Amino acid sequence: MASRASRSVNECLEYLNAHGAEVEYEADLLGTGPARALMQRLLDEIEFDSPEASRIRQPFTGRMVEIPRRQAGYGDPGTSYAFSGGVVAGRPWTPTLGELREHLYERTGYSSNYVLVNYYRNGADCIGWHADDERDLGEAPQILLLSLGATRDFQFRRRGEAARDFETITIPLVSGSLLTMRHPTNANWKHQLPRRGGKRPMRVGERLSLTWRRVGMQRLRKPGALRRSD
Ligand SMILES: O=C(O)CCC(=O)C(=O)O
Repeated sequence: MASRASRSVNECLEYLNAHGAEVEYEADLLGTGPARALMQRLLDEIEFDSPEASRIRQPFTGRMVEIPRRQAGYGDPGTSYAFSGGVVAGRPWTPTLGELREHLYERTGYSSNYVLVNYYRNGADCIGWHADDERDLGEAPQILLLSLGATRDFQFRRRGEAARDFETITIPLVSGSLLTMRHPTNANWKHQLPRRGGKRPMRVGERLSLTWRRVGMQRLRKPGALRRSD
């Protein structure tokens, strides 16, 4: 079923939550000014993995390819996050990430032990359809997604054989917002952040996303044994 551009954010949430998702969205968790300052602090502190170290396995061909964005993981000692044939080890918390983790815990009660940071330099950077359903995240994954910088569309598409009976849902994530995905969202829906900006993607501003998770401490598991849904 085609996506309907006219749904408001609240209608998008109602649609998802009536169809096997549990998604919440708080547009103004931080406010525009503090979000801008926070993004600058994080860009100064975060050490992104090299493009070579951030390669993932391409579905179908099995080739290892560079990702169209920069990424880094931070977390408690011994944490890592494995997906698509790659492993992102958790570096020690930076001061700002440590404070932010506390702040989110106070606001939401969610106790994360790892954050995956994605840096989209412009509209050409993106992430394709996938579900955050790796075994490292446990049986009932919960993910908190904090967005900073340019507004980018975040899309949901239903998983499985009945997918064509559902709409693709698009929520524009604004700077300073928090999107929460609780179980069973990732069991029933995939998500992506598509390319934007048409022929001029350089005109789309930079964006940081921080996805806060609880991961297992299973660093030694072989990446090849793990899956991501596509
Ligand atoms: O950058 C985003 O907003 C999406 C990130 C994402 O889908 C993920 O880390 O699984």
